[in-house]
Amino acid sequence: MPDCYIALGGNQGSVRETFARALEHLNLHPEISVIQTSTWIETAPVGDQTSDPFLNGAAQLSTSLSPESLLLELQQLEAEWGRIRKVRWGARPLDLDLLLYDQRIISTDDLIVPHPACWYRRFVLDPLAEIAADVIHPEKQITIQELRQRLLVTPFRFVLAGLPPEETNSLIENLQQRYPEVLFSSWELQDSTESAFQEPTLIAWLGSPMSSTKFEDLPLIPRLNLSEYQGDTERIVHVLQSALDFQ
Ligand code: A4P
Ligand code: MG
Repeated sequence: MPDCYIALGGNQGSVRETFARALEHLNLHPEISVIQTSTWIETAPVGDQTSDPFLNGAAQLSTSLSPESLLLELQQLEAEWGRIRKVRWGARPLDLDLLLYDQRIISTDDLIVPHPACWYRRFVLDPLAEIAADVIHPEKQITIQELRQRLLVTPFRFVLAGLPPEETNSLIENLQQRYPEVLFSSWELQDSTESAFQEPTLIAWLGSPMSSTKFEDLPLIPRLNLSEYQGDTERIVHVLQSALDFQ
C-alpha cells in the first residue's frame, strides 16, 4: 500500500488532544493505517496572524486511498475541528497537510504533492526527519534528513533571483537589517568563481515569464518559486523565518 506522510499543526485549544483524536479518527478509516508518529514539537508562530506558539508534528500513513481522497479525509477532519473551534476555540486548532504520497509528484488546482513548503520549513522538516530521515523527496532527489541538514549550515545563504538589480538591492537591504546573520546576495550579480564553491541555502525566484533568469535555469535543490510574492516583502520574510529556526 502507498506510504504517505502528513504534517500536523495547531495553536488553539488542547492541541495534543486534538492531534491524538485526529490520528485515532484516521486509523479508524478502513483504508488508512497510522504507521508511526513523530514527537510533537513546540514552534514559534510564523506569520503575523497569531502570536500563540504552535505544536507541530508528522505522521506516516499507509493507505489505499488516492491522494485526492486522502486530502478530502484530511480536510473533513480539519472542518470537524473547525466547527468546534467556532464555539470554543481560537483561530487554528488543526491544520493537516499532505506532505508526501509515495514518490508521486502531483500538481493540480486542489493538490500539490510533495507539499510545496515541506522541504524548507523547519517546523515541518524537524518532526518529519524523525520518522522519514531516509525517504527521498521526489523533486529534490535528496533525503528528508539531507534537506534538514542543509538548512543548518552557517552562514545561511539566501539568494534572490529574477528581479531587476535595483529591486534586488533594496530588498536585500531591507532583509539584511532584519536578519544580520544571513548572507544575502543576488543570483544575477554573483561572482561565478565564488558560487562554484558555496551552494546557496535557498534561491528565491521572484521573476516573471519576462525575466532573463528563468526558474528552470536555477539549480534544482535550493530553488524556490516565490513569483507570486513579488512586491510582498512580509511573505518573503515568512519564508526565510520558517527556514531559519523553529524557536
Ligand atoms: N492544497 C494543495 N496541496 C495541498 C497539500 N499537499 N496538502 C490546498 C494540503 N492542502 C493542499 O490549504 C489551502 C489549500 O491548499 C486547500 O484548499 C488545499 O486544496 P489550507 O490548509 O486550507 O490552508 P492553510 O493551511 O490555512 O494555508 P496555508 O497557506 O497552507 O498556510 P501555511 O502557509 O501552511 O501556514 N507557524 C508554525 N510555527 N507552525 C505552523 O504549523 N502554520 C501556518 C499555516 C502558519 N504559521 C505556522 C504554522
Ligand atoms: Mg493546510
